Amino acid sequence: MIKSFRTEHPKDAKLFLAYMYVAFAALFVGATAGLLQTLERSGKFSLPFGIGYYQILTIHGVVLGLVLTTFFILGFMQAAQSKTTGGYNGTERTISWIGYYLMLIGTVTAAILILLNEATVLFTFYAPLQAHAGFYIGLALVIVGSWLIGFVMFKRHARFRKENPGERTPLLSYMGVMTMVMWQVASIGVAITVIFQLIPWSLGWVDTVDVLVSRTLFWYFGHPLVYFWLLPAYMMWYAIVPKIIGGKIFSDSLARFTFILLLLFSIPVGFHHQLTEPGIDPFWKYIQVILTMMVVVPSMMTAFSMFATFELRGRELGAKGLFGWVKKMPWKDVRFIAPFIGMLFFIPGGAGGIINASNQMNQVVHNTIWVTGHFHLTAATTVMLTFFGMSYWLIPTLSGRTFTKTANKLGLWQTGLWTVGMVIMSGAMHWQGLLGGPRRSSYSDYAGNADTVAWGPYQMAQAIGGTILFLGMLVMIISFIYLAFFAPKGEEEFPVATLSDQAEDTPKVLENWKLWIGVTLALILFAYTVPFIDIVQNAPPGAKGYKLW
Ligand code: HAS
Repeated sequence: MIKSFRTEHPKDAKLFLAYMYVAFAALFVGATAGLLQTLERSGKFSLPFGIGYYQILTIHGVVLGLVLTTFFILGFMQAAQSKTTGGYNGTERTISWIGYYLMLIGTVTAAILILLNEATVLFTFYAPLQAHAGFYIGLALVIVGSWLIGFVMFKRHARFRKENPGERTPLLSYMGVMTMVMWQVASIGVAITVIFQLIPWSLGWVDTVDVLVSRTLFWYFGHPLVYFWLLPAYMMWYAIVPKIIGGKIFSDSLARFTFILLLLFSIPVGFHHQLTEPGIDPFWKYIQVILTMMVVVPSMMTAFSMFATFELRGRELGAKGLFGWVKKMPWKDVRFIAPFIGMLFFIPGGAGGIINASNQMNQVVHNTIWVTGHFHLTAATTVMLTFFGMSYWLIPTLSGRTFTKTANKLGLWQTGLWTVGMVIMSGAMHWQGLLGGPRRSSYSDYAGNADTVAWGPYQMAQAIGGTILFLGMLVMIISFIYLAFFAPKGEEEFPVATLSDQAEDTPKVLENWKLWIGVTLALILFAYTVPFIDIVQNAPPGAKGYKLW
């Protein structure tokens, strides 16, 4: 008989549901800010009560890019680990609760300061833009909280290995641990700039800040940050989608190897966000561009693996030919179609990433709204639609309720609205960006200027797309509230796929953590040591801070 996660591990279920409450509250606040932005940029609407455009933009970026993602991801990954390893013990749960509260206190502190217009520094909080010290302290708390949760996940994985010697570790637990290793190693960079540069500077203990050092430390973290968003979506694609379509995991080894490659290559590549910045030797930019192209490989492997999974299942159901499987997929099941559309969007999203990473083409698109279009395809669609698709079973299995036909219908509407809204909004952003339209620019700042008039139709299209997306967000919030509090009580399965009988055994070396972490550190040292020494030795005089409000 199927048991829900809530029945199997009630204390764990309450814990992980707490993460989801914060995530969905963040979705509401952040997406509302997004709507206001697109309306402001259309030129047809002015923000009320003296609220500034950049303040709203900061709320949008921080709340969606940092808060929603982190809470959803940590809640989901811990749930997946607890489910597949046999549950957390009291100590693990207590540490996770401490991490949760640290992150919550940090988030609320940062949010209050943004609302007070004391931290209008955008989600990248680049120096010399300066925020109130409380904003940085809040961020530091979020990072420390997430580290504690990472340690819980390492501990639970190690406990499984100890209790089950010689057995292959559960794939979802392995993937979660790999994601957290990447997160811990990468977030050291942002922690250093926040603690040693930005907090002392914002408190007035030092007068100036070295901008290039802080940007470099930020981007050392910034690219793995986007993979921190992507990897949990890959967990769903590799280990859960096969179960939803009635199939099996194509290859455990390939899935694990993909995650290893993502760990190795997602960190030493931050310079691809700094290709236009002076002060970094072009040779090292070139090296990091090559490493960026390497990080594309595991995503190609993922595409291959997904096609294999769909084709194997299709053939099992009698499909013939290369694309015969298309007819056999459960198109009316939102738990499948939402992540599937996420995959489809990743084809242009990934191609856009390769364009961004190619040095010469980066000169065309850098700092244009093309980049905003790129991350709305990748983060806001590929990742978010996968997370939405996940919610339709994750929320009820955590809340002890059931996924009903009504929830499925709502989900199909939600997915449809999101898809249409994003095609219009992100399409217009890409186009405007190719023509040179700047990112992060408000209408009121440029009103009357000839450029603003020229961008009018594109910004209007973005406002239309943004409005449709806002409706999609409202439907998602309604579904969440329904599944968390009102759907009929019952047993909803936490779907986890099993491995195909034809898959080869998983080589033990894939679980050799010392080896993979060692190679990761070596690659980071190789890509960063010389250029970082250069940056520090040849630093220009530090910059004073300035404020956007
Ligand atoms: Fe990016 C900027 C390069 C992926 C997010 N990126 C950003 C920013 C964000 C972001 C937020 O090199 C802006 C930061 C800011 O504020 O300044 N990005 C890349 C590259 C990849 C990439 C090379 N990005 C992502 C992902 C993100 C994300 C994923 C979020 C989740 N990005 C850049 C660069 C910049 C940048 C530069 C800086 C630009 C600038 O100048 O400022 C790659 O990882 C992409 C590899 C992906 C693929 C696609 C594989 C396809 C799959 C789907 C298969 C489909 C199936 C269904 C199975 C090669 C896996 C098929 C069914 C059918 C029926 C056909």
